[in-house]
Amino acid sequence: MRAEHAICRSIPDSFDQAIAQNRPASPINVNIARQQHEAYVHALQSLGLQVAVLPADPVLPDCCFVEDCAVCAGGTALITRLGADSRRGEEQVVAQALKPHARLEWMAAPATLDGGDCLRMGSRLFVGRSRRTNAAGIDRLRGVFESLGFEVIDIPLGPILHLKCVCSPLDDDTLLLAEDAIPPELFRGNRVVRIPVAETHAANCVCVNGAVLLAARCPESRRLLRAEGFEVIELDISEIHKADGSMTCLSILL
Ligand code: CIR
Repeated sequence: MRAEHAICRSIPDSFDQAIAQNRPASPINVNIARQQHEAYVHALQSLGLQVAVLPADPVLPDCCFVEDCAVCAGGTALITRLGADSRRGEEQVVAQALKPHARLEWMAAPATLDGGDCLRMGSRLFVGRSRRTNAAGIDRLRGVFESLGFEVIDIPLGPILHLKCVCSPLDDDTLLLAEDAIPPELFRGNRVVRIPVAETHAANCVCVNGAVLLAARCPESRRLLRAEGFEVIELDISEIHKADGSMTCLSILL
């Protein structure tokens, strides 16, 4: 996809308290996480994006994961009601930052949805039914985006945290998908590039302005993406990964 703007949010001092499905082998080093986040912002800037970096809020340890706060398509931003209680409130400053770029829609209880569960390819909007995104959240997503011409397709996820933990769009028609995560048939009508199970965390990548931001140390994924014609920018996000974060969750692209 092409984008001109990105919204990111700094890593708070409390980042070592961010939610993690599995306790990391060693505690999160917040300073290294900050350096990795800065490298991510620089990579976006190097691709011509104007990046707004919102200030962190130490009361919200997961606040750098801005992707989860909104679903943006067709000039509209649906501000989400986050699936994890401790993350509610993150969406407020993100909504303010989105105001100049999009018409805002909101989501009310009992609906919950995390933006990481939404993946758009052209006019198809896939949404994961996860522990964070419930049926009411998906109904609200449908209500907002179907009237704008998008087809909303829901996908059951089981134990996977977010849909985009295992796949991400490369263009309006092509998807990068980790083997053995979810059945590729769910994306019938789209082209699927598969990467090996051992590199599953590389399936979450940011493809923008002809380049791909890819997790470091994933040689087969790098080879496949280069063969697809992309410039590949490898980023070490090991400390962010300890809090179950990856490439797409650190930005909203517009
Ligand atoms: C969480 O559990 O909500 C955060 N620690 C990680 C969120 C990552 N978001 C994403 O992949 N879209």
